[in-house]
Amino acid sequence: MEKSEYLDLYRQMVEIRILEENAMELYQKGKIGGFLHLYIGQEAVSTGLISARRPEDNVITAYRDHGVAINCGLSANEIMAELLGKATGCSGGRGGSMHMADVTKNFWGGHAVVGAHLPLAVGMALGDQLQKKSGITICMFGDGATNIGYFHEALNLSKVWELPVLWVCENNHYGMGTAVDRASAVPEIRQKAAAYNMPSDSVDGMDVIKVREISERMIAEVRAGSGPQFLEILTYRFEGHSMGDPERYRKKDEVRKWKESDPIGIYHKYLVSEKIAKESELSKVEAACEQIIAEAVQFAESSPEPAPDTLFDNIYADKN
Ligand SMILES: Cc1ncc(C[n+]2csc(CCOP(=O)(O)OP(=O)(O)O)c2C)c(N)n1
Ligand SMILES: [Mg+2]
Repeated sequence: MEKSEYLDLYRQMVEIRILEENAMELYQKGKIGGFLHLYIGQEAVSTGLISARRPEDNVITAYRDHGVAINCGLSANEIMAELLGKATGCSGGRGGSMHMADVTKNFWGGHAVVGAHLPLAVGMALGDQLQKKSGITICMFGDGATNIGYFHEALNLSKVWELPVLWVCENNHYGMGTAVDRASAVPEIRQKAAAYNMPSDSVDGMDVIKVREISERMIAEVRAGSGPQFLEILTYRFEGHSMGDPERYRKKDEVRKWKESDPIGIYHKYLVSEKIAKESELSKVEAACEQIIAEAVQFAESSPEPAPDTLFDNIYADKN
């Protein structure tokens, strides 16, 4: 990678972190409604993964989607405005936190129903296969989603049809308040891929470079016609499942230990110790991100609400 690319990965991770720290505050002030699921602690997962995609590759994910949106090239302005339900948001202020999307960037959302987007990924990959396009589909989901019927139907069909899909499980060790080994008969989730005769691998999701390298390899293999593959990325969410989670299901000490492996801190140290960037350069990136997010908050707060006469736009039902 070029130095600028290393620095851009750092910029993306820091931008996600600062965006979400601000979102947390805005939520507490009552400016963001509905649910807010933070990605803090998991930034290296989507940053490493999506940096390995080509623009024609589809990306689809669940509701923990703010980071994925940044990685897919959405601006902090349109993400923040979406969080505040403003007309200038990427989904016109109608989707909110769980429904970030921009199909012009092949980012297909942001889905709230656990596991429901996996069959959609099968459809997207089938479309690319039938049209002989070079794009692959990258489908991200949580550990909890792998216990749902959709997961098994989608993996099975993707293998029967040898579709160009990379299934990516973000194993953050919990689905809401339930630890993986309490809900899944197979705690090493990648083993589930074997049931569908699919190659699989796993990687440390706190290390963006490791995620990037394995993603590059697997995406290239899927593009070259290997059929679907499965990647388990081991990570941890530093905050609660969503805002207002009392977190009675895990010990403070466990959270503290994981925070010692902060993916941004690990990458910062790597860049400096490998002499890829100087401390002063990284500080500049951090300051620029602070500025981008301060402007995004300003933009979102001063943006208009969706107009009442657009209430029935973008729905299937006949308004008459
Ligand atoms: C079909 C369905 N069942 C239950 C829920 C409630 N729910 C929301 S998030 C969640 C946990 C999912 O955990 P995981 O897939 O590990 O994702 P994470 O939150 O850890 O990113 C559940 C059960 C839902 N949204 N959809
Ligand atoms: Mg989980």
